[in-house]
Parts: sequence; structure tokens; C-alpha cells
Amino acid sequence: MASFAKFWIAISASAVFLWFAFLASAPFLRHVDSYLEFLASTREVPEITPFQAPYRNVWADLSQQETDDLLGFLFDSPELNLTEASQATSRDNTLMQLGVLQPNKTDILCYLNGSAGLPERWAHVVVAQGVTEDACIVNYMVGPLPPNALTEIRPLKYIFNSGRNHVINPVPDQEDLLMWIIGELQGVSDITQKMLGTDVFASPDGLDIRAGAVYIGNRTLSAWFQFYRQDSSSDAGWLLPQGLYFKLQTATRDAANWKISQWYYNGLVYESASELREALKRPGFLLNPLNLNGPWTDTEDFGEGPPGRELPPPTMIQPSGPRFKIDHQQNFISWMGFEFFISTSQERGLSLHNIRFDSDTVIFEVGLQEALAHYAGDDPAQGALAFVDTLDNMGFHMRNLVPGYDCPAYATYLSASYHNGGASLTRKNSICVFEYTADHALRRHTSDEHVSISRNTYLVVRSVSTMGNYDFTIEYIFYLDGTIEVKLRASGFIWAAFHTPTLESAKRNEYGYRVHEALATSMHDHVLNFKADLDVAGTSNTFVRVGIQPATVEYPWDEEITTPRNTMHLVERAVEKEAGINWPAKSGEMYVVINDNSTNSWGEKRGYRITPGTGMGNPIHLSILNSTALRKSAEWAYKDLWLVKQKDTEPRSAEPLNYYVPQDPLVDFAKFVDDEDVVDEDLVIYFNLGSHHIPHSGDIPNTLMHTSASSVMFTPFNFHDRDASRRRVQGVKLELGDEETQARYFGGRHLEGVNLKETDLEPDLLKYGSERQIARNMSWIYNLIPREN
Ligand SMILES: *[C@@H]1O[C@H](CO)[C@@H](O)[C@H](O)[C@H]1NC(C)=O
Ligand SMILES: *[C@@H]1O[C@H](CO)[C@@H](O)[C@H](O)[C@H]1NC(C)=O
Ligand SMILES: *[C@@H]1O[C@H](CO)[C@@H](O)[C@H](O)[C@H]1NC(C)=O
Ligand SMILES: *[C@@H]1O[C@H](CO)[C@@H](O)[C@H](O)[C@H]1NC(C)=O
Ligand SMILES: *[C@@H]1O[C@H](CO)[C@@H](O)[C@H](O)[C@H]1NC(C)=O
Ligand SMILES: *[C@@H]1O[C@H](CO)[C@@H](O)[C@H](O)[C@H]1NC(C)=O
Ligand SMILES: *[C@@H]1O[C@H](CO)[C@@H](O)[C@H](O)[C@H]1NC(C)=O
Ligand SMILES: [Cu+2]
Repeated sequence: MASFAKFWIAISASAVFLWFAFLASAPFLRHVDSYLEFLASTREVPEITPFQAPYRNVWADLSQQETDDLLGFLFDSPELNLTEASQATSRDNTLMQLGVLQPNKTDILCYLNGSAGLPERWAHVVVAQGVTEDACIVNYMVGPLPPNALTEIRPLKYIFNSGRNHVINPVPDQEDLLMWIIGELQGVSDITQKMLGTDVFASPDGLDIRAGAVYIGNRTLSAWFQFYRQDSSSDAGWLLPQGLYFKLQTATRDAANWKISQWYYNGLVYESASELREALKRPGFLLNPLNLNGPWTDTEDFGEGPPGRELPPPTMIQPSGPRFKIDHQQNFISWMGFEFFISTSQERGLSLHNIRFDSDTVIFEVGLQEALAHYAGDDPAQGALAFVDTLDNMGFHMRNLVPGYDCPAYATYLSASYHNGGASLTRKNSICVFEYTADHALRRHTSDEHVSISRNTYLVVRSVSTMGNYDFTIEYIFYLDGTIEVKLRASGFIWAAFHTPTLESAKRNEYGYRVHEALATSMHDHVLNFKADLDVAGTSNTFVRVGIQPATVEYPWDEEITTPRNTMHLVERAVEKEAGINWPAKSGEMYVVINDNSTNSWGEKRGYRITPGTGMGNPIHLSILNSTALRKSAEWAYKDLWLVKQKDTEPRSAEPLNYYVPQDPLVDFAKFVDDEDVVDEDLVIYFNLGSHHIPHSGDIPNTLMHTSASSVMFTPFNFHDRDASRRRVQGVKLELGDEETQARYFGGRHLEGVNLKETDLEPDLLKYGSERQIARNMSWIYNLIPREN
């Protein structure tokens, strides 16, 4: 095995990661890479008067103390029979991950209205069970958190409508399997040399393998793999697929039952390596061009550009510090009448809780549930790819944000900590919070006497999850009128396809476009599911569709016209049963969640409208019907939004481990929508963000964010007596007329106390060329650091 160990290192960390992005089960093999962070950016804003949340953050993930106490308890449990990750083999039981088990909403509401104390703290514990012959991944609930005489370990079932708390682990012995594959590929290096010009053992830029079509059966696994070039010179390995594929089949944990069964090249399937080898010897065997790396994959151009590129662009400043307040202990934020809590989960990233506006409840919980990318193509990789990214932990991969680029330099940066793979780790600066003033007004009006304009300033809470090739920027935006926007932007490297020029589908551009010598794009849908538990002025809500419809009406004042008047009107109807709903065609309807028992001063029911926001058109749902890859594991992907009744037993639409049991998922979202009444009920809206991504030459090297953005907005609708931004905006009213123009500022203005150096507004970039600046200590460190208390 010693020589294998060398190959193991030679095959590169990325090969290991990419493969396990699909088949992740051993956390120690997860993507702990050497991405760097900009420590110098840490910006703890000193609080002059400590700001305190009115309640405890009952949604917060486990603290270090809670984690330590819990670990002690778990490792003492004979039932779990855990082995420390550092000493474990795949035949032991190991702790995959730990996180808080969110308290039930019922208990939280009682705490918030004072009728009960703090909800009990429980943990959600995921164990990779390798001791038994049937390796499983098992979910437990453990609580009340130790130290507590009552702490117990229970199978966690109530949040899974399958009634099960475990899945069979399809690749329990990953390391053995990878070694085995490497051994097999060693035996065919003559083929890879001849067809791809190198082999998996070549250093530095040999071949990588990445899984495409994966079929998980009852203790069986079958997966097509594609060869990629490794890439030591840039980050662009994703753009270097090669045209050769092989199929791995395993049954049981015994290597005697593992085999490489088929090969695929140039549209043809070969039943074995020797069949392919024979074919290669035949005269006239067509070898396609190789897809080789070069400057074309570089994301940066450090060379010359158009005139002006070297000058500083405009930049925002925050002259008097943040205007929002944060309770850093409780992750509670208050800004301009908004109040909310933040929590992080290593699977799903950021969630916001108990969002109130001027003390009215608006959204009890909003957060990501799952991120799906579903591809199409006619090869065995692209043709069956479906990533569900919570499986590889969207929160854990919320990377360090770069001040001045990801968020304004003046933003407040927050960190998040997780327990994963036997260690407590902190992602520094993985969340940013800042105010920004848009380049356009929120409102304006000019008359003969006056012109009055209000600034559009909003608050952003942002994070970026980098899931292998792709970076998802997810943000929550708060506007001065009470609007809340959830926005997604995607960037990074596309998961590209090998361009096989002889195939008819390639000639027709059926799945994408040729973007380099031997590279094609492949169409895919990004569908990211979010939960929005709306509590519009309380929990008793109704979803109303307000149609904007043509009508023919006779009016008594219309005597001159002999036929009735063609016009339009509003037609309101409540949705009475749980349902999946698409955005209306031609924006012909408004969707409003109202509170039947709460009216404004004009007697109108108070509501919040749900509408596509500021992205590229309406957010999408999955184009594929009844996806073969997903089976029943992601039923939320098939409509734009869903309206269901809130239940403590249905806290999440998706579950990462669904990936392993697509036919019989732990959480089958379809079962949430079971015809229950939803009038005057506690409603939950699940909605999708995303896009049909049809990459073209402009996606090389990276996808751009302005065309990948999608958004949903929750905006007050008869919620107030008039526009609620009026009393919190800044603006100016100018008196017009013959006399000298007089300016009256409302909401404050920058007259005094703002002393900026010229260079604060326009930094002298020439300075950055000098030795002195280059010598500045930028303190780059690994982006994963041991958790601090
Ligand atoms: C506990 O796990 C070890 C391996 O880590 C195994 O040898 C032992 O049989 C297990 N004990 C029980 C009771 O399952
Ligand atoms: C939530 O409520 C369910 C019953 O609906 C119960 O089984 C479960 O233990 C509760 N969860 C927590 C964390 O208290
Ligand atoms: C507090 O909220 C709970 C859950 O909504 C409700 O059942 C209870 O009646 C409320 N109690 C008070 C005192 O408002
Ligand atoms: C899965 O296979 C095992 C034997 O390997 C068998 O005992 C079990 O019944 C099978 N389960 C299903 C659902 O087919
Ligand atoms: C809301 O109003 C309806 C009638 O409009 C009434 O039947 C119901 O009890 C009210 N609900 C609450 C929570 O006040
Ligand atoms: C989805 O596809 C599967 C497999 O082809 C089939 O068994 C099932 O009936 C289909 N379901 C629907 C709703 O079409
Ligand atoms: C740079 O800063 C880091 C942390 O602030 C410190 O540990 C390190 O020694 C510094 N390096 C130099 C060369 O000053
Ligand atoms: Cu994409």
C-alpha cells in the first residue's frame, strides 16, 4: 500500500473532493482546502453603549461550551459507540456533524409572548455508522443539552415524513474504493496515454476523475466518471473535461464485488477496457482534439485595458459609522424599524428569524433549504448531473468575504462556527452587514414650486457559499418602506462539457454552445429553495390572488356609448387549500398574504405582497419533468412557490441525505401539500430562486452575476396607512422660483462632522505600485481556523 499512498497524494485533493461532493460521507475527507483569507479585514465595530436583543436567540447554533459538553456526552454513550475521527476507519462509528435542532415554533411563540420560558436546547447529531455490515448515516436528536440529568438520545424522526432516521451509506469505504479505482486505472494507462495524452498518475497536470450519472440502489452503486485534466496553474479544472468516461459498479463493501464495467467515447459504449483497446488499434479510429489548459482559462487579465481602467472607480463610504445596531452575542440586528435575528447552519447557511417592522411581525423565518443544479447533455456525465449542495454544506462553505470587493470596505463582518469532521472550526468574516445608498432615488417629484427627492438607502445581509466550481451570493435586503428582498447571484466556473464535434446534438447546439477548441457548455437549471414562514401581523394569514383582468362593464354615466365599456378590474380570490403556484403569466396577478383580523385605518386588510424582485425576470422552477436523477427527492423544484400550513413536524422542505435515497427520500416534500385548509392559518411559503443557465462564450472564464441574479420581494400591501418610508428616509426639498433656491433637508444631512480626506473618496492607486505599500502586512491565513471562544 505504500506506493498507493504516493499515488493518493499525486491524484490531488481536488479529485478526492470532487468525487465526494457527490458521495460525501466521511467528513474528514471534505473540502478543507487552502483557500486564503484576508485577516486584516476583521472589523469589530466598538459599541459605545452595548446594544441588547430583547430576547435570546433561540435559533442560534451550538456554542463552543454546548458543543464541548455535548461531545463529552456523545462519546460516553455506549449506544452511539463513537470513535474519534482521527483514529477511525470506515468500520467504526464516527460523528459526521453536529448542529442545533431548531426548537419548535409552538414553543418559541410561547417564549416570545411570555407564556413560557426558554425552549429546551436540543442538538441534531449525524453519525456515520460503519460498525454494522450495512453502513448507514443516522440522525439523532440529543437533549436537553448536557449538562442535564434528563439528556437523552432519540432517533430523530419527527422532521422526516418518511418515518425513518437513517439512510444506507452507498460508499462507506471511500478510501478503499478510491485506492481500488486508482489501481484499476493504472492498468489502463496505455489507453489514457493514447487517447488523452497523459494518465492519472502524471504530475503535475495528469488526470482527475469526476462523477456524472450516479445510480444508488439497495447497497449498490453505479456511477459514470469522466476524466478531467488536473490544473495546477489556475483554478479552472472545471473547464478541462476530456471525452473519455468509465462506469464503476459496486455492490456490498467487499472489493470482490466492485468493477469497472463500461467505457464511453465519441458517442459509443465499449463493454470493457480491452474492447476499447482493440478498437483503438483499428485504423481510422477517430480521436477527438484534447481540451487543454492555457491562458484562456485565466480569470484575470493583468495587462493593458481601455483608457481609464487604471483609475479608481467611484466608491461608497460610510462617513459616520453604521446606523444599524448589532447585539453580537445574540446576532440580533436593528435598523430603521426593522429587527431580526440571524442564525447559521452548516448545511443551509444563513437564516433570518422573527423579522419585525415597527414591532409588527412580518416573517418568522426565512432561509435557504436546498440548492439544486440540474444539467442536461448527451454524455453520461452532463446527461445526468444533479447537485444538491446542502449535502456538501452550504453554510460550512460560506467563505471569508473580501472587504471592498464582496461587500463595502466599511461593512460589519460576522463569523460563524461549526462542528464538522471532529473539529470546531470558525469561518471568519463569512457574513457581512452594511447599509448602501442606491444610485437612484426611492421617490421624487417636481412641481412648479418644489422638487422633493428621497434617498433609497437599504440594509444588506450577505454571504457567499462556494460549492466547488460555483459561488452563490445570497442576500437579504431591507428597504425603508418595510420591503424585504431575498436575492441570489451565481458566479464561478461553469461545469462544462467535452465538445464531441461528430455528435449530431453538438452540431444542433441541442444542449449548449461550443466555447473553446474542445469545450462546450451545457444547459442547466439552478433552483434554490427558500422557506418564508410569514406571520403578517400575527400567525393567522390567508394567501390571496388578486387578478388584474379585462372586463366589460356598463356604467350609468356612459350614456353616450351604446355598447358597454371595455375596461379592467380586480378579481380577488383566496387560495383555500395547500398548493403549488407559479408566477402569473404577464404579471396578471398579485399574490398577497393578508391578515383577515387586522385592518389599517381605512378598513383594508393588512398584507404583504410576494413578487419577483430585482433579478433577470421571474425566478424559475425546474424545466425537467419527473427528473430521473432526482426521483422524489426534490419535489419542491417543480413549481415557483408553494403554500403550506406551518407544522412543527415539517420544518424544512429538503434534507441533504435525500440524495442517497431518491426513490424513498427522508423528506418527501410532495407530502407537505396534502389538501389542508389554509385560510386564516399559519402559512409557510416555499419559493424558488434561480435561473435557466445556458452558458455561452461570455461564461468563459466565469459566469457573470448581473445575468445570473434572481430575487423575490416581500413588500407591504395596505399594511400601513401610507408609505412607511416617509418617516425614515433622508432627502431634500428644494423651493423653486425666481428667488434663490432654498434647500430643506429631511432625515439629516451631511453638513458637519464629515471630514474626509480626498483619498478616502478617490484612493490614489498609483501608491499601490510603490514598495512601501506592497510591504504592508496583509495577514493572509487559512480560511478555516480553530474556533475561538
Ligand atoms: C463498537 O465499535 C467497535 C469498532 O469501533 C466495534 O468493534 C464494537 O463491536 C462496537 N460495539 C458494539 C457494542 O457494537
Ligand atoms: C417538536 O415537536 C414534536 C412533536 O410535534 C416533538 O416530537 C419534538 O420533540 C419537538 N422538538 C423539539 C426540539 O422540542
Ligand atoms: C402565546 O402564544 C401561544 C402560541 O401562539 C398561544 O397559544 C398563547 O395563547 C399565547 N399566550 C399569550 C399569553 O398570549
Ligand atoms: C436490500 O438488500 C438486502 C440484502 O442485501 C435485503 O435484505 C433487503 O430486503 C433489501 N431491501 C430492499 C428494500 O430491497
Ligand atoms: C379572525 O376573524 C374571524 C372572522 O373574520 C374570526 O372568526 C376569527 O376568530 C378571528 N381570529 C382571531 C385569531 O381573532
Ligand atoms: C416518474 O418516473 C418514474 C420512472 O420512470 C415513473 O415510475 C413514475 O410513474 C413517474 N411519475 C410521474 C408522476 O410521472
Ligand atoms: C502580520 O500580521 C500577523 C497577524 O496580525 C502577524 O502574526 C505576523 O507576524 C505579521 N507579519 C509580519 C511580517 O509582520
Ligand atoms: Cu450555472
